[in-house]
Amino acid sequence: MMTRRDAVKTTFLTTAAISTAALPGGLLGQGAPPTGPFKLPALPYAFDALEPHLDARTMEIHHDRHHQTYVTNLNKALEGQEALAKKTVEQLLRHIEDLPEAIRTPVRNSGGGHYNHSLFWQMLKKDGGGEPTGSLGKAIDRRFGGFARFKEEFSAAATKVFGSGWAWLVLEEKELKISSTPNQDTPLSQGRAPLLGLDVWEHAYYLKYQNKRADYIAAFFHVINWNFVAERFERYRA
Ligand code: MN3
Repeated sequence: MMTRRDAVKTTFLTTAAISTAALPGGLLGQGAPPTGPFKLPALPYAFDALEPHLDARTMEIHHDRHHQTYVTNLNKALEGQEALAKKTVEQLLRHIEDLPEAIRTPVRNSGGGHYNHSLFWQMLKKDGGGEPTGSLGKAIDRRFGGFARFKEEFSAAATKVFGSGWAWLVLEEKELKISSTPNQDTPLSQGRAPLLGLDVWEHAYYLKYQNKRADYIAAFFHVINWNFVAERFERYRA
Protein backbone atom coordinates (compact mmCIF):
# COMPACT_ATOMS: atom_id res chain seq x y z
CA MET A 1 0.00 0.00 0.00
CA MET A 2 1.18 3.48 -0.78
CA THR A 3 1.83 5.63 2.25
CA ARG A 4 0.78 9.27 2.24
CA ARG A 5 4.43 10.25 2.03
CA ASP A 6 4.93 8.10 -1.10
CA ALA A 7 1.77 9.52 -2.62
CA VAL A 8 3.00 13.08 -2.10
CA LYS A 9 6.35 12.16 -3.57
CA THR A 10 4.74 10.49 -6.61
CA THR A 11 2.43 13.44 -7.19
CA PHE A 12 5.35 15.82 -6.93
CA LEU A 13 7.46 13.84 -9.40
CA THR A 14 4.60 13.52 -11.86
CA THR A 15 3.86 17.23 -11.70
CA ALA A 16 7.52 18.04 -12.16
CA ALA A 17 7.76 15.70 -15.15
CA ILE A 18 4.67 17.20 -16.77
CA SER A 19 5.71 20.81 -16.31
CA THR A 20 9.17 20.08 -17.69
CA ALA A 21 7.69 18.33 -20.70
CA ALA A 22 5.17 21.11 -21.31
CA LEU A 23 7.77 23.85 -21.49
CA PRO A 24 10.16 23.71 -24.41
CA GLY A 25 13.77 24.17 -23.50
CA GLY A 26 14.40 26.55 -26.33
CA LEU A 27 17.17 26.22 -28.84
CA LEU A 28 19.03 23.23 -27.52
CA GLY A 29 16.08 21.33 -26.14
CA GLN A 30 17.07 21.24 -22.47
CA GLY A 31 14.55 21.05 -19.64
CA ALA A 32 12.88 24.13 -18.23
CA PRO A 33 14.60 26.03 -15.43
CA PRO A 34 12.30 27.50 -12.77
CA THR A 35 12.91 31.07 -13.93
CA GLY A 36 11.58 30.77 -17.46
CA PRO A 37 11.54 28.59 -20.52
CA PHE A 38 14.98 29.52 -21.84
CA LYS A 39 18.25 28.36 -20.43
CA LEU A 40 21.93 29.11 -20.99
CA PRO A 41 23.40 26.21 -22.99
CA ALA A 42 26.71 24.86 -21.67
CA LEU A 43 29.80 25.92 -23.56
CA PRO A 44 30.73 22.80 -25.59
CA TYR A 45 34.43 23.06 -24.54
CA ALA A 46 36.56 24.50 -21.74
CA PHE A 47 36.97 28.28 -21.44
CA ASP A 48 40.63 27.98 -22.44
CA ALA A 49 40.06 25.60 -25.38
CA LEU A 50 40.40 28.35 -27.97
CA GLU A 51 43.63 29.84 -26.59
CA PRO A 52 45.67 31.61 -27.77
CA HIS A 53 43.22 32.90 -30.38
CA LEU A 54 40.32 33.58 -28.01
CA ASP A 55 41.41 33.90 -24.38
CA ALA A 56 39.83 32.02 -21.48
CA ARG A 57 38.81 35.10 -19.50
CA THR A 58 36.95 36.60 -22.45
CA MET A 59 35.20 33.29 -23.14
CA GLU A 60 34.14 32.99 -19.50
CA ILE A 61 32.72 36.51 -19.25
CA HIS A 62 31.18 36.31 -22.71
CA HIS A 63 29.39 33.02 -22.03
CA ASP A 64 28.61 33.17 -18.30
CA ARG A 65 27.66 36.84 -18.09
CA HIS A 66 26.78 38.30 -21.49
CA HIS A 67 24.95 35.29 -22.86
CA GLN A 68 23.31 34.62 -19.48
CA THR A 69 21.98 38.20 -19.49
CA TYR A 70 20.32 37.68 -22.88
CA VAL A 71 18.67 34.51 -21.55
CA THR A 72 17.53 36.20 -18.33
CA ASN A 73 16.10 39.19 -20.18
CA LEU A 74 14.36 37.00 -22.77
CA ASN A 75 12.68 35.08 -19.95
CA LYS A 76 11.64 38.38 -18.32
CA ALA A 77 10.21 39.64 -21.60
CA LEU A 78 8.05 36.52 -21.88
CA GLU A 79 6.69 36.63 -18.32
CA GLY A 80 2.92 36.33 -18.45
CA GLN A 81 3.04 35.41 -22.19
CA GLU A 82 2.10 31.76 -21.80
CA ALA A 83 1.59 30.90 -25.44
CA LEU A 84 4.72 32.69 -26.63
CA ALA A 85 6.83 31.18 -23.84
CA LYS A 86 6.10 27.75 -25.35
CA LYS A 87 7.67 28.63 -28.67
CA THR A 88 11.29 28.05 -29.53
CA VAL A 89 13.58 31.05 -29.85
CA GLU A 90 13.79 30.33 -33.60
CA GLN A 91 9.99 30.52 -33.91
CA LEU A 92 9.92 33.83 -32.03
CA LEU A 93 12.67 35.37 -34.17
CA ARG A 94 11.40 34.09 -37.51
CA HIS A 95 8.09 35.90 -37.02
CA ILE A 96 9.17 38.86 -34.95
CA GLU A 97 6.64 41.18 -36.59
CA ASP A 98 3.80 38.99 -35.27
CA LEU A 99 4.80 39.55 -31.63
CA PRO A 100 2.88 42.00 -29.44
CA GLU A 101 4.49 45.41 -29.84
CA ALA A 102 5.37 45.69 -26.14
CA ILE A 103 7.73 42.71 -26.28
CA ARG A 104 8.93 42.92 -29.88
CA THR A 105 12.08 44.92 -29.11
CA PRO A 106 13.14 42.92 -26.01
CA VAL A 107 12.65 39.64 -27.90
CA ARG A 108 14.55 41.00 -30.90
CA ASN A 109 17.47 42.07 -28.69
CA SER A 110 17.58 39.38 -26.00
CA GLY A 111 16.12 36.54 -28.08
CA GLY A 112 18.50 37.48 -30.88
CA GLY A 113 21.36 37.57 -28.40
CA HIS A 114 20.44 34.15 -27.04
CA TYR A 115 20.08 32.60 -30.48
CA ASN A 116 23.18 34.19 -32.02
CA HIS A 117 25.42 33.24 -29.11
CA SER A 118 24.04 29.68 -28.89
CA LEU A 119 25.12 29.25 -32.50
CA PHE A 120 28.40 31.12 -32.07
CA TRP A 121 29.79 28.72 -29.41
CA GLN A 122 29.13 25.80 -31.73
CA MET A 123 30.70 27.55 -34.71
CA LEU A 124 34.04 27.49 -32.84
CA LYS A 125 36.24 24.64 -31.71
CA LYS A 126 39.67 23.78 -30.42
CA ASP A 127 42.10 23.16 -33.31
CA GLY A 128 39.52 24.48 -35.74
CA GLY A 129 40.14 26.65 -38.74
CA GLY A 130 41.52 25.53 -42.07
CA GLU A 131 39.21 25.42 -45.05
CA PRO A 132 35.88 23.68 -45.52
CA THR A 133 35.90 20.63 -47.78
CA GLY A 134 33.10 18.72 -49.48
CA SER A 135 30.06 20.40 -50.92
CA LEU A 136 30.40 23.51 -48.73
CA GLY A 137 33.99 23.99 -49.89
CA LYS A 138 32.89 23.66 -53.51
CA ALA A 139 29.96 26.03 -53.03
CA ILE A 140 32.27 28.66 -51.47
CA ASP A 141 34.69 28.28 -54.39
CA ARG A 142 31.87 28.70 -56.91
CA ARG A 143 30.23 31.65 -55.18
CA PHE A 144 33.28 33.65 -54.08
CA GLY A 145 36.02 32.47 -56.45
CA GLY A 146 37.98 30.54 -53.82
CA PHE A 147 38.40 30.36 -50.07
CA ALA A 148 40.90 33.25 -49.95
CA ARG A 149 38.37 35.56 -51.61
CA PHE A 150 35.64 34.40 -49.26
CA LYS A 151 37.88 35.10 -46.26
CA GLU A 152 38.62 38.59 -47.58
CA GLU A 153 34.96 39.42 -48.15
CA PHE A 154 33.83 38.02 -44.80
CA SER A 155 36.62 39.89 -42.97
CA ALA A 156 35.71 43.12 -44.76
CA ALA A 157 32.07 42.73 -43.70
CA ALA A 158 33.16 42.15 -40.09
CA THR A 159 35.48 45.16 -40.20
CA LYS A 160 32.76 47.44 -41.57
CA VAL A 161 30.16 46.74 -38.87
CA PHE A 162 29.81 50.15 -37.21
CA GLY A 163 29.57 49.77 -33.45
CA SER A 164 28.19 46.44 -32.26
CA GLY A 165 26.93 43.65 -34.46
CA TRP A 166 27.72 40.49 -36.38
CA ALA A 167 29.17 39.38 -39.73
CA TRP A 168 27.52 36.36 -41.32
CA LEU A 169 27.77 33.72 -43.99
CA VAL A 170 24.13 32.91 -44.72
CA LEU A 171 22.04 30.86 -47.08
CA GLU A 172 19.26 32.81 -48.76
CA GLU A 173 17.12 30.98 -51.27
CA LYS A 174 19.87 28.35 -51.33
CA GLU A 175 22.52 30.92 -52.32
CA LEU A 176 25.54 31.67 -50.13
CA LYS A 177 25.82 35.33 -49.12
CA ILE A 178 27.92 37.44 -46.79
CA SER A 179 26.01 39.94 -44.71
CA SER A 180 26.06 41.75 -41.39
CA THR A 181 23.51 42.69 -38.78
CA PRO A 182 23.54 45.48 -36.17
CA ASN A 183 23.18 44.80 -32.43
CA GLN A 184 21.74 41.31 -31.86
CA ASP A 185 19.61 41.21 -34.99
CA THR A 186 19.77 37.78 -36.55
CA PRO A 187 19.63 36.68 -40.20
CA LEU A 188 16.77 34.37 -39.19
CA SER A 189 14.46 37.39 -38.89
CA GLN A 190 15.40 38.35 -42.48
CA GLY A 191 14.45 34.95 -43.88
CA ARG A 192 18.08 33.84 -44.10
CA ALA A 193 19.74 30.80 -42.53
CA PRO A 194 22.88 31.73 -40.59
CA LEU A 195 25.71 29.26 -41.33
CA LEU A 196 28.70 31.07 -39.80
CA GLY A 197 28.68 34.19 -37.64
CA LEU A 198 31.28 36.41 -36.04
CA ASP A 199 30.40 38.49 -32.99
CA VAL A 200 32.16 41.84 -33.36
CA TRP A 201 30.80 43.45 -30.20
CA GLU A 202 33.75 44.78 -28.21
CA HIS A 203 32.84 42.42 -25.34
CA ALA A 204 33.91 39.56 -27.65
CA TYR A 205 37.52 40.73 -27.99
CA TYR A 206 38.41 43.85 -26.01
CA LEU A 207 40.32 42.17 -23.13
CA LYS A 208 42.84 40.58 -25.46
CA TYR A 209 42.72 42.70 -28.60
CA GLN A 210 41.55 46.11 -27.29
CA ASN A 211 40.65 48.22 -30.33
CA LYS A 212 42.36 45.90 -32.85
CA ARG A 213 39.27 44.28 -34.32
CA ALA A 214 41.24 43.20 -37.41
CA ASP A 215 43.50 40.97 -35.24
CA TYR A 216 40.45 39.39 -33.62
CA ILE A 217 38.91 38.70 -37.04
CA ALA A 218 42.15 37.05 -38.19
CA ALA A 219 42.25 34.95 -34.98
CA PHE A 220 38.65 33.80 -35.52
CA PHE A 221 39.69 31.97 -38.70
CA HIS A 222 41.91 29.67 -36.57
CA VAL A 223 39.02 28.39 -34.48
CA ILE A 224 36.13 27.98 -36.92
CA ASN A 225 34.29 24.66 -36.62
CA TRP A 226 33.78 24.00 -40.33
CA ASN A 227 32.08 20.66 -39.65
CA PHE A 228 29.30 22.46 -37.82
CA VAL A 229 28.99 25.05 -40.60
CA ALA A 230 28.90 22.29 -43.25
CA GLU A 231 26.14 20.45 -41.37
CA ARG A 232 24.03 23.61 -41.36
CA PHE A 233 24.74 24.12 -45.06
CA GLU A 234 23.51 20.58 -45.84
CA ARG A 235 20.40 21.02 -43.70
CA TYR A 236 19.29 24.37 -45.13
CA ARG A 237 20.06 23.75 -48.79
CA ALA A 238 18.08 20.49 -48.77
MN1 MN3 B 1 28.61 38.59 -27.74
